[in-house]
Amino acid sequence: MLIKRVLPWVIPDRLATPESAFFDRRRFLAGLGLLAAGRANATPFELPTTHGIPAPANPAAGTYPASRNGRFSLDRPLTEEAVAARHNIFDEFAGEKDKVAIAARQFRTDPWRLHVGGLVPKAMTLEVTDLVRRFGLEERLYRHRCVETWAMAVPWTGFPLRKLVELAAPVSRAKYVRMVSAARPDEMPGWYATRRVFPYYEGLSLAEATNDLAFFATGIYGHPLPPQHGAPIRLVVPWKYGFKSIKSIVAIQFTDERPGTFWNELSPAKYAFSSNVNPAETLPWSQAQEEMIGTGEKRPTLPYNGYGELVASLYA
Ligand SMILES: Nc1nc2c(c(=O)[nH]1)N[C@H]1C(S)=C(S)[C@@H](COP(=O)(O)O)O[C@H]1N2
Ligand SMILES: [Mo]
Repeated sequence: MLIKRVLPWVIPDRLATPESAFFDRRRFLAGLGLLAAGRANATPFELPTTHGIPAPANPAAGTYPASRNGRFSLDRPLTEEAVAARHNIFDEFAGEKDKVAIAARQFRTDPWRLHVGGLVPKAMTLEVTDLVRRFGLEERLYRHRCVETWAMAVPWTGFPLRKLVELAAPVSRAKYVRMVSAARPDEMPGWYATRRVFPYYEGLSLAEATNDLAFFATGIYGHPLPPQHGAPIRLVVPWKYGFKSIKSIVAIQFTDERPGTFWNELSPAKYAFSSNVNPAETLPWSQAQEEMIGTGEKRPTLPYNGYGELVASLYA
């Protein structure tokens, strides 16, 4: 893969042993309050759930395909589904893009609980199917741009992240939201093989998370997400490089301090917390141009991946 030749994408051996992965995972989960660590009620499954929240009015709200939100239109053709489904980055499963779909095929994604905690009045454990019924689904066509300079155009199905933030109702001191991916090494063949320190984790400012564009996807191409795209629930922030769009999320936590993020902590000089798509950037490879996967079409990179009108004010 392009990046592997350009920079030390692989972490040092010192950090790559299963033992340190375990240590790091414990440290991270402890930070999220997901380890028992002697405290009662510290595991996600003992926390309150959505049971008791009234059923949504529209029983069809969780079905696919969802109606398309015409506000988000594209300047290029959609990538073919078969192409997008065989070109993935999900290192917990495999380090090669064409191997991820096969390596992730058996991953169990139902039932799936999402833990919501941190600076909220009440921590919650939510079933993804309940969330979908509660919020309903819409389809959005978004550009999708990896820092490696390949790009796609994808129809996501999901709901605005803002709806989940509103449900969680973080206290006013909360300024960031941190998210963590599933940690099931036994079902993830890349967990040790790719020599990264998992689980994967990401974060956004609360202003970013409540922007109109920030989306939680549960589906793609009119049906539920297949595992390689981050089933059953993943972030989509199309004005940022793809690595910000964390997959298979199990926990989100509201914080008052900027959270660490996976690539930023591996290589802070290259991968900033914000990581907005920027044609002027050199990492050291140029971001001026991108290549559409499937067609090979080359296009000039757009600032904020073409979403400046919606997001540039966040950074003014
Ligand atoms: N948990 C997790 N999330 C992840 C990644 C990953 O390796 N693990 N890769 C990221 C990168 S680099 C990109 S470009 C996108 C790719 O999403 P796609 O395979 O659905 O196109 O997922 C992002 N989310
Ligand atoms: Mo990426």
